[in-house]
Amino acid sequence: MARKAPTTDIDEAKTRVSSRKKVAVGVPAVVHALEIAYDQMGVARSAQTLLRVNQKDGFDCPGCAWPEADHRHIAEFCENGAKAVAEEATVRRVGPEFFAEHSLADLAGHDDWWLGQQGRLTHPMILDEGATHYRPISWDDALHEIADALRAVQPDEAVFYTSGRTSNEAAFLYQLLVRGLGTNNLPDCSNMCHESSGSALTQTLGIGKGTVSLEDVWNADLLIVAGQNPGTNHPRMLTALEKAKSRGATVIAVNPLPEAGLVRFENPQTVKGVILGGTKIADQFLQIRLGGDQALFQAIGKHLLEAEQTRGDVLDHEFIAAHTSGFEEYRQAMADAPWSEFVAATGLPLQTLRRVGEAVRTSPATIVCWAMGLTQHKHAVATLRDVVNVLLLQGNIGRPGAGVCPVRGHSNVQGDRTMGIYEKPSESFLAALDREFAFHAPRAHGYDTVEAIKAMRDGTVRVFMAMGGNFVSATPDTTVTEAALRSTDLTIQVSTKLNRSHVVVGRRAIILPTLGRTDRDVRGGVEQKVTVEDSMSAVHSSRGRLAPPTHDMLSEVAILARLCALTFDGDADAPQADWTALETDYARIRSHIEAVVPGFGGFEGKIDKGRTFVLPNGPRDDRAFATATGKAMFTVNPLEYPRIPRGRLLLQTLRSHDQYNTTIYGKDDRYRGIHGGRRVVLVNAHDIGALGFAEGEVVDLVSEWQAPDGATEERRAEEFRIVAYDTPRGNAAAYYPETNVLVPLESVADVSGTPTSKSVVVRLERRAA
Ligand SMILES: Nc1nc2c(c(=O)[nH]1)N[C@H]1C(S)=C(S)[C@@H](COP(=O)(O)OP(=O)(O)OC[C@H]3O[C@@H](n4cnc5c(=O)[nH]c(N)nc54)[C@H](O)[C@@H]3O)O[C@H]1N2
Ligand SMILES: Nc1nc2c(c(=O)[nH]1)N[C@H]1C(S)=C(S)[C@@H](COP(=O)(O)OP(=O)(O)OC[C@H]3O[C@@H](n4cnc5c(=O)[nH]c(N)nc54)[C@H](O)[C@@H]3O)O[C@H]1N2
Ligand SMILES: [Mo]
Repeated sequence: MARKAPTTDIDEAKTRVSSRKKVAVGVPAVVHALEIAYDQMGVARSAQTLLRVNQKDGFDCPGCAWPEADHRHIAEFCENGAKAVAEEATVRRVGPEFFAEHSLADLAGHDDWWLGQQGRLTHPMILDEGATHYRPISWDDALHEIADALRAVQPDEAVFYTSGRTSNEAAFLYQLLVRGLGTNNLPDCSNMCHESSGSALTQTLGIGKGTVSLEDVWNADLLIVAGQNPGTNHPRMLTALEKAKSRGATVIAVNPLPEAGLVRFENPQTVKGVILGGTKIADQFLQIRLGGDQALFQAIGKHLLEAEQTRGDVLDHEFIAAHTSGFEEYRQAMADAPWSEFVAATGLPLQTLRRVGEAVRTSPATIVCWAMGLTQHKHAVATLRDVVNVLLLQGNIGRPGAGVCPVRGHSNVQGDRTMGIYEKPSESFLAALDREFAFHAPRAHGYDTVEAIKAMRDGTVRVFMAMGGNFVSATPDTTVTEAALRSTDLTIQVSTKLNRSHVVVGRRAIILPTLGRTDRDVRGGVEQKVTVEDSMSAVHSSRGRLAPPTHDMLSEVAILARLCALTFDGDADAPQADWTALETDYARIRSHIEAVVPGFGGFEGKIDKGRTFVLPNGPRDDRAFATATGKAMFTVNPLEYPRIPRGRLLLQTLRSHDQYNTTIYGKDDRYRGIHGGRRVVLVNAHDIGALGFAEGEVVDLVSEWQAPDGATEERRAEEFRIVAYDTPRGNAAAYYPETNVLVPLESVADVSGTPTSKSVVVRLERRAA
């Protein structure tokens, strides 16, 4: 039997701390995943659902974007994939009675865990101006309200957010709706996630995506995994790393924290994993200081260049001459860079930097994998350009077992971008859209996530719509962002589960419930499928099998097709299409995609019978680089790293093992030894004493930010328990979203605009007795 939703919030006083785990996954992980699944779904539904994850006739795991191998295990999912599935396939329901029982103020008083645990949304709901409760509204009325509101404002006075679970088909219709309305205001979760990767890779390699396949990972000789916690966030990646290691690969983990899984991994799908104690994944663990990665990669580059001078056999001169630009400037810049700065920035001894340099020098094929630890810093784009520099020196792009591997987060965040969810679309994309739909798409760039918040704050945006996600909890500067959203006329959330963005709203608010990946989607009497793109540019279909929470629920596609019809029908200047036909036959949307987006020729046939196809990728396929110079670009990036003021700590905000972004599955971070609570701050034991505190003490975290006008701004997050943890001195860690209140809206990465969620200067403050 599934259990009822919780009635109380997390009791932080019950937080317990145990020793850190050195081993990831294995049998305890399976047990924990099944506990959560049984809680949400009961035993029979759990079995029925979990066996369909990532199978050729099943649905794409709504967890992460790590690709599936072509030969799949029966259970091709992981502990955290199972939790993601259970959250969606839960039998708990949030319907009209729930909203009648709980006022907005009551809901707002609960924590994110409580909100998310209540169950699936089932009915369209509206909050009238001044009302204390949401009330039910019919689908027709809700969609008319939205269409009217969108037509009543200037195009740029509306903002349209996307989270990365939205299918290709829905994303394509969404961007068409938005551009048909006349704006490119399409911020997405990517702006807070891998935007820095996209910015760096587009400039230097001519494509904003990774250049490796799963086979490349298996066949690499050296894999550097930097700024990523795969044991929690991409557990299936560990299987790939294990396979690479069994073929002789070396893995170097670069992280301020010794994350479980990087250190040792037990594969629950093999006997060896269960019985023999697993594989040691990382051959070297570099405990780097927060934000020290640019220095690390410059150090590797400098080492390779110096070795070339003495040995003459290190660089791939042919590749450099034929396929790159800017080598001489980069060589000179590295010759001038002092080793002492690299040591200071990374906190790693010179001989360690040399040793990594040697590992790279002697590797015939190297891949660098990364995630949020590299992208969410002020100098993230510069850091990633320096990653590219290192790979270019040895021709490690566009050949087997080598390349860049940004490991994406949301299961279709990459596909959404391919479908045009982007505030700065290319002219070629817009021109193709114009041709296909006989209209003129707007050319002016729109707002990204941070710019959208500023525009709401400043009163220039009146309507906010979100296709999934939890905008108010995921974004920085919670106090500012909440006020910004509250100042709008209307907020619209298309969602599967209740979250804070349903309770921090504009003067009026509408919730549209929708189908998720696990739900059967029948339109026009026919079972529909959707498609997604994984982290390695492979596209495949996904089809849910469970009966949806209610019989009249609309899919994201259906909601968008109806909004397009309501907004565009009869308007000769608007996009022209048969919207009703699109709603009842998603293949017709795919045929529009085929006409607009390069690489989708023969789309329908390529995804038939569970088949997967890989999108074209110039660097990987042909060593073709669509950059400003027509070549892969070496770049010169002045070294940056965070300086931590005396008596302060640099805080990174990260995920616990029991959460999916703002969705809190449970109260434990098992691998890090935190149980029953989330308001903890992990600090080096020596810093705790040096700052005059004691382990277990409860403190406020106060962020200190030098505003551009020179003033010091303070932001406060209350009541965090100090936990002594193995992190470099001066560095601390705490969970997001609780700490988003500390991240200043102005503090973003250069070029990409990504909030600097891994680099917040804080002081600990004793609470008044
Ligand atoms: N179960 C689960 N799976 C998920 C998610 C989830 O919340 N839960 N989220 C999904 C999403 S959207 C994303 S983007 C990914 C996120 O996947 P990750 O990027 O792995 O997520 P974070 O928890 O932010 O972890 C950041 C890691 O980088 C390290 N780090 C922080 N700063 C630095 C630094 O300056 N240098 C280096 N070298 N390391 C650093 C941290 O110690 C931590 O190990 O996971 C996806 N998958
Ligand atoms: N401080 C700090 N802030 C961060 C980060 C960090 O590391 N530190 N990480 C950033 C990153 S990497 C990301 S990606 C963002 C995440 O930002 P978001 O993507 O906005 O947040 P999620 O928590 O993934 O969104 C969860 C909600 O999505 C809805 N949902 C789930 N599945 C579906 C679906 O299929 N359809 C629809 N319509 N709705 C669905 C549910 O209602 C659920 O409550 O947060 C960012 N914010
Ligand atoms: Mo993400």
